[in-house]
Amino acid sequence: MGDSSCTVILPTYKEAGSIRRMAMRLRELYPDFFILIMDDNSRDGSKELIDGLNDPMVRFMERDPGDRGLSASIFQGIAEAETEFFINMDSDFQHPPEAVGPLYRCVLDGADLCVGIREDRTALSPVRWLASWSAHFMAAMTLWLRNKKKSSDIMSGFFGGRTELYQSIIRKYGGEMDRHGFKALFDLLKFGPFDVKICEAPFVFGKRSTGESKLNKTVILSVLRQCEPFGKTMARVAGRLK
Ligand SMILES: Nc1nc2c(ncn2[C@@H]2O[C@H](COP(=O)(O)OP(=O)(O)OP(=O)(O)O)[C@@H](O)[C@H]2O)c(=O)[nH]1
Ligand SMILES: [Mg+2]
Repeated sequence: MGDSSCTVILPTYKEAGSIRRMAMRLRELYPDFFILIMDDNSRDGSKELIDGLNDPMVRFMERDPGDRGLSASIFQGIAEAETEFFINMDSDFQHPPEAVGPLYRCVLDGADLCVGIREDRTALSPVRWLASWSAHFMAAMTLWLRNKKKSSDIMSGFFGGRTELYQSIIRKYGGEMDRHGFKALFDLLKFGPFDVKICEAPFVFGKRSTGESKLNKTVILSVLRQCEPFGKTMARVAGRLK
């Protein structure tokens, strides 16, 4: 793509096994995009690997150690972006770099928000698949109650949008968003405009290429907390179950 109106945000925690490869592949495919790595103090050599690339359009941001969180990193990444559009994606290759292009095309063509829809979810175990669909269902109800539009994959971590619009939403509602969970898109839909223009692009969701998953029970429960009003009670009950 031949312009520099996009920042790819890569929230990262201990991804030394893939982060350099990821930045290099994105650079190869999108020579003019900015790459913003939001690292939560991984201290696993990721910074040195990125510094070694010597790429002036890759920024490695070390976040405040007291504020660890995937969604917090994404919201801060959007706030830091200086381009007209942003695209957020995982750093472990579950979101293929090749799929950034179609998402970017969506916002270029006028969408406010673009969402990567996980087509083939065989990378998810049956339990995670079920949890993901239940969370999607509850999130869809929450959005419906608020008269907000939904996406066909509210739980997707692969999405982008018009930077200014989402910077203003985060400035206004950031205090009410769930900063320590994984579902930033859900909050951006929940607190975003009711008439948001959404464009969706399918992609094949693979398994992480290397390293370890950071998803845990606390993260799963935090999705329930985002589903007000009924989700908070369910989160309290589920939190007591061993
Ligand atoms: N900055 C930041 N990034 C995080 C944090 N936790 C996870 N990430 C990144 O967010 C992305 C998604 O995390 P994953 O652990 O892959 O979660 P997942 O994809 O649901 O789980 P797997 O399918 O097992 O990979 C990856 O790029 C992680 O490095 C965090 O606390 N802070
Ligand atoms: Mg992953």
